[in-house]
Amino acid sequence: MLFDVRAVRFCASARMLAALVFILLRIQPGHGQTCTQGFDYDRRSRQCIDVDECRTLPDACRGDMRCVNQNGGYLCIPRAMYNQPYRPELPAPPQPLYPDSSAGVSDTFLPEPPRSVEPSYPRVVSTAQCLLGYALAADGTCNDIDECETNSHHCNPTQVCINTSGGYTCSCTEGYWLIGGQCQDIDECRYGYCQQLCANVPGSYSCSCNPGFVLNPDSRTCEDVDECDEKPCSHSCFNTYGSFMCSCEEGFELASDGTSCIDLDECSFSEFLCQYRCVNTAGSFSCICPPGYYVYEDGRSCEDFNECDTGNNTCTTAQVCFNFQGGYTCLDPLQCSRHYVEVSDNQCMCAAENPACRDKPFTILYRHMDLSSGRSVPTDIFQMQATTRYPGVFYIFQIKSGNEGREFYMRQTSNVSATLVLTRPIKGPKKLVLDLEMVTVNNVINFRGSSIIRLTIFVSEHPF
Ligand SMILES: [Ca+2]
Ligand SMILES: [Ca+2]
Ligand SMILES: [Ca+2]
Ligand SMILES: [Ca+2]
Repeated sequence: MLFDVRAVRFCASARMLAALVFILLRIQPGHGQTCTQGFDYDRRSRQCIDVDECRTLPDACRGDMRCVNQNGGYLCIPRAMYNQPYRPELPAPPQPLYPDSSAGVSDTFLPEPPRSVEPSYPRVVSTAQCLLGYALAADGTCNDIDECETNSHHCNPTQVCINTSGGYTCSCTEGYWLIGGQCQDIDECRYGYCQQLCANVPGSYSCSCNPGFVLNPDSRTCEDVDECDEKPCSHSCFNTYGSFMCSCEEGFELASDGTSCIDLDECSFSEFLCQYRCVNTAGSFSCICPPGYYVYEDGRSCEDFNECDTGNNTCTTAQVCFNFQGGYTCLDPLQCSRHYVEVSDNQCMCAAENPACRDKPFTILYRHMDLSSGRSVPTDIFQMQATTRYPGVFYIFQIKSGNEGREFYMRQTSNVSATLVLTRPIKGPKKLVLDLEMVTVNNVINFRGSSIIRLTIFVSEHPF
């Protein structure tokens, strides 16, 4: 019986095994479709659908890795790749670069063939017919997925998505570059984009120039303005780098405005510029002289006008014209005093035989001279000399009259001569008459007589 029981049990076990196998055999064909790893069969659609491992697998990625589901697999991507590290690609001054989005910093984003992912990442298990970034078309070819169009990109709002073959690029617009995953304004001023003045603005910049310069068509370099084109100077203009300079012709000086020229008042420089008077003129000056003078060829001295030589006088034919500095006078014909007789046109004599002449000068000689006003002293101005010499005779020279102001002094220079010396300056115009006496003494015959030189001195008004 025991055997029977065993036999019965064996038979029962064999039946169960057969049933299990049957079930297995029945179930196996019941799938009807096999899916490769990473896909699950969807009965409704009767398709293999990708398993989202990121949702279904606990700890699909570990540590600081981020799970990204893929068709037929998944990727573990360092989270840092979603926040692009700071990658300054700084333009190197002084060679300025210009903002250009095409050459600017961009960031090629994730979807790349798995093999390009660094080996340390988990192996991507994918058996899809197309590479990542491509989709299988109905005709069996792989077509690029336009992530930008389908909005399946990971560019952040500050960035611009640019579709590429098999992927896409997150880029920044012109004037921005990618810093810390964000498109940030390029501070072009910091990198010397402008030659002179620079103003940074979001997404751009603007250059300007210092006064005296204009911005070139390149909008960044500055060029000197040739201000002289506008003729800002009264006289001459010299362009300089960044400015200009005016200069003036001789006789003018630059005014405080730096452009106009004003006449120099040469007369104020020195009172000795002209002998008499200085007259300022535009760009120059001239000297003038008082009446009776003309300006000498040196342009500053005054020269007496000789009215007697030129005939420019009012003297009658009977008169004698006498010229002096600054004027002239008409001398009347000689008229001798009482008892005197005219012996020449400038000399009168009182005859010795005439008793009336006993105490009078034997002769009176009329002479005229001119003298400059304020002439320096002492100075010799006139000479007297005896014309006859007798044995035992000596002469005394003296000023008999006209020297009340004591401007003169008679100095005897020899036995027979003397000099009239001016000892005090005389201010003109003035007419002086001096009687210069020569006393003749002859002790042998006990004779004493005198002769007079009546000297008329015309002192000019001016010291020239
Ligand atoms: Ca900027
Ligand atoms: Ca200039
Ligand atoms: Ca002047
Ligand atoms: Ca004169």
